[in-house]
Amino acid sequence: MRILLLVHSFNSLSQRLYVELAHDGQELSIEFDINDDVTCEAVELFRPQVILAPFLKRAIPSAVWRRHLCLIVHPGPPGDRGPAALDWAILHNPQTWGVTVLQATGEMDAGPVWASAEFVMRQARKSSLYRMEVTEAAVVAVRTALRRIVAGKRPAPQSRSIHNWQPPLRQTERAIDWQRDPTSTVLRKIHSADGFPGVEDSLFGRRFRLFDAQPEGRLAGRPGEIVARRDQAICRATLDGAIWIGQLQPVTDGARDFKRPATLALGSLADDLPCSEAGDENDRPTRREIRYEERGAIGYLYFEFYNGAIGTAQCRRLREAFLQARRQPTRIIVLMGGSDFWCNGMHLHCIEAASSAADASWDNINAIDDLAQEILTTDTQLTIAALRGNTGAGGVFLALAADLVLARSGVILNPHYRNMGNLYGSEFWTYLLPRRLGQARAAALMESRLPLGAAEALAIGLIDAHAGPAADDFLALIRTRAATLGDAAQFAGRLATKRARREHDERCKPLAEYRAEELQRMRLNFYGFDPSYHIARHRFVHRAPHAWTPLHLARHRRPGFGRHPDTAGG
Ligand code: COA
Ligand code: THG
Repeated sequence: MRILLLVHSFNSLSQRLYVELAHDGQELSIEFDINDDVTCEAVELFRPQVILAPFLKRAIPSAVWRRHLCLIVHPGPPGDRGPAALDWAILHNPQTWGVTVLQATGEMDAGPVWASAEFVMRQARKSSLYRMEVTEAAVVAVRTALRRIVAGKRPAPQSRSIHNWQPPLRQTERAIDWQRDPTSTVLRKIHSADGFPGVEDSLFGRRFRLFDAQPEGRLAGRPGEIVARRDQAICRATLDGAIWIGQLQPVTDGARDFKRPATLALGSLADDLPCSEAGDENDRPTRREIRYEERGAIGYLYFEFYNGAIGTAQCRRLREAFLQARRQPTRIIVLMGGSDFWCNGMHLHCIEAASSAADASWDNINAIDDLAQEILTTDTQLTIAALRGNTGAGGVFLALAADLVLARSGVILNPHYRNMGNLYGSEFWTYLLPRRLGQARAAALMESRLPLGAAEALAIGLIDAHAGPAADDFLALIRTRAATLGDAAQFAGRLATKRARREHDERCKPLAEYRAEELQRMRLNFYGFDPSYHIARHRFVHRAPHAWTPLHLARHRRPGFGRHPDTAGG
């Protein structure tokens, strides 16, 4: 089928559907929802049989939905309507929730239903539910809908009685009452607005939007009082306990601001807060960005960074934790990353917030390289990167520094930098990528700028195995592969092979040389005459709306498209 993805932006859900449908052999193209005329133009150029809208904020014009079958992916069960479906679901906390694929009509989300899929609700932030449960259910529901369309079936009309329009949520409805709301309510309110738009609140007499909340089991204080800091997060007392807040977005009149680590947003206001250590006991909930755990000869290193972005300070802390893990008498170190993201490379928000974005970029990339170098040169253990969540840019190459790369079947990889204003990239990618793919295929992958699914990544040799998409199935794969790799009888031999290969590669071309060459190009990206990287980062961080769809996504806009239907686009 020829399917046009019409999207507000090519977000994680759209990328996952793109990858899955491409895998099914569908003919796909993508158009950003810029305005009605541009949408009509795209439809004329591509002549799709189905228009699929996995992430759309505006109405599809009637000229389009009257003439073409348009499918809306709604993150709610049949009957649920409105732009804040998940926000309401988290606040109301039903046992199950769902995803519906419905046909676009003149009334928002009220069209007939082609398919739906259900999932069990989990107490988590909105973005996490969206990237995990909603995404998996959407893949199932979209495939069902397409199968039913091909089979000539009809959609089920929505019955008026169960219509349930849920309006957008206002900040006044999201507001926390620190004197009355127990911890569970505070968490639910912040989770329901995370990653967008956050819950507006006052801290030290200033307005901020709160994100990245976690419960704290030991600290306490007067309700609403800020009682401690840890890493870059702050701890705030509730009626019956306390919570950590990791990210704040300053609320400034007019200008559209962006979120950043809490202490960075607070500046000197946070200076006098007492530093609290996470400690070793695990019996009470607390915030641990980096966590290490050992099971026999296997060490597991978790790093739960918000949105997978790894700032300079985080790189240094993770490097220390990795060195500490390396000193243990283990045979395997598994780099577990975070549950939603493994890693997305340098922290573009922190860089944007810095007084010199160029200097901050330089420090950040050097700190990641220092970390990558330690992983690469580890000769006392074998290392595994376990990608439980999506991974992009520098994060992918950081993973390739490990000896074995495993992925959960549902994850999306974006193994390229160029979407960020032609950023050259570092993290030893010029060594790591050809090592796996060869020079030609490495160059092609970097140029493609397209997301990869785990199956595709395995097929080209970017990763070594995948399992899932259920988290438990992937965990089972991690455990077996770690056990096999760490098998005592063969471990010494494997380690010797690894050392020999590293020494051989080092003689051919030292790691320092790869790093110096990459950083020379990065220096130009940061300090040179071409400001593309700074512009792209600014637009990314400030969520500037798209003005056109790039040609690597909009196949229907490439020169020659349609003239040779079998070869156009490629
Ligand atoms: N720094 C800061 N924030 C980042 C980030 C980074 N490196 N990578 C992702 N994020 C944030 C996004 O801004 C978004 O924020 P939100 O909480 O406001 O929604 C969230 O993480 C990602 O959400 P998701 O929906 O999965 O992202 P996406 O689908 O829009 O796109 C990527 C996924 C990987 C293509 C995209 O996030 C990306 O291009 N990231 C930048 C990677 C990069 O260039 N890193 C620097 C080079 S090393
Ligand atoms: N039919 C048509 N177009 C559609 C849908 C449809 N476009 C996408 C849409 N479904 C997806 N669902 C919604 C439902 C409601 C709103 C947006 C997308 C909505 N938006 C508010 C507005 O536009 O004013 C703003 C909401 C906000 O503040 O976030 O109400 O079924 N043809």
